[in-house]
Amino acid sequence: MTERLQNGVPMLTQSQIATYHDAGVLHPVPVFAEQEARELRDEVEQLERQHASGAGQRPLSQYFRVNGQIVLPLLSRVARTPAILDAVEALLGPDLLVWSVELFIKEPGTDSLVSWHQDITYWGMGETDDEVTAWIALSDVSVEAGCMRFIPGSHRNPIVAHEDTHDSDNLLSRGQQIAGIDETKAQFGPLKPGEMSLHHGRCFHASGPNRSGDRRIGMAIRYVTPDVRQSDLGRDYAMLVRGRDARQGWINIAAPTTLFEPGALRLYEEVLAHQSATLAAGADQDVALYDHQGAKG
Ligand SMILES: O=C(O)CCC(=O)C(=O)O
Repeated sequence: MTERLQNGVPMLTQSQIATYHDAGVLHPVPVFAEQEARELRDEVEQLERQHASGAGQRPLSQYFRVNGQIVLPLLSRVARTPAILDAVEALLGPDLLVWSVELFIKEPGTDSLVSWHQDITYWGMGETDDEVTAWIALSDVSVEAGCMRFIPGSHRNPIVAHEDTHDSDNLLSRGQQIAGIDETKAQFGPLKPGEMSLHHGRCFHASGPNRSGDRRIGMAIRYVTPDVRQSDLGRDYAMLVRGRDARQGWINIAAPTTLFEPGALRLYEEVLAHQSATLAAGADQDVALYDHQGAKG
């Protein structure tokens, strides 16, 4: 893979690239200065203040948690940040699309958590190696604040069995979890504001409650390549952010230019309707994909 340069420095070194392929996870990678991260957080919190009653019949948290890039220019803009794309290109190659952008917010003093899981379990992408999540910290995501933890090397597994817990504190769509994880093998991935981690779609990961005094805010960007086949859905929707999709395997959607454009809100509903069957497949009860707990992961 190419090494893209930021101010003459490779965005990822060969050693970082090797770590990602070996461990299935890499952190921390600085992408935004602390002040830039602060400004991004301010934009998120301004949206929360200005759209407290939601948009298009849905709460704002819906758009924050699933496919936010379709209706929120902030999320699609961050997903096109050159420094992030350069790092992802070093892992996946020059042609990149964004499948989903999601905010994972844990308020201080709540019990919100994320159970052990592999991201691509219910995404209908098979067991691809061509999906990576860039998770960007917009607050101090310390161990105390409930940063992610990972099992290094676990991406070498196929997709393993997940059981649905439907735990209301779990930020995942169905509270799905992998049983029997050996926590002693877990590696914490604390991040300062503006740093990111990169994790493979089959890497086992989880996170605990936020016991810090501040909100814990992260933006997860799911990147795929044109080679990812949507076996369950036929063609799925994604936003081309670098290079080209010569195979045209994805329905390429445009980035929004203004907030909650009517056409973008209609597209949002179309994409959700299309994806929901795959995301809920095999669940033993209704999956709350569309309420405040509706993360795809
Ligand atoms: O933010 C978290 O704690 C979990 C995020 C996650 O599971 C993911 O981005 O895949």
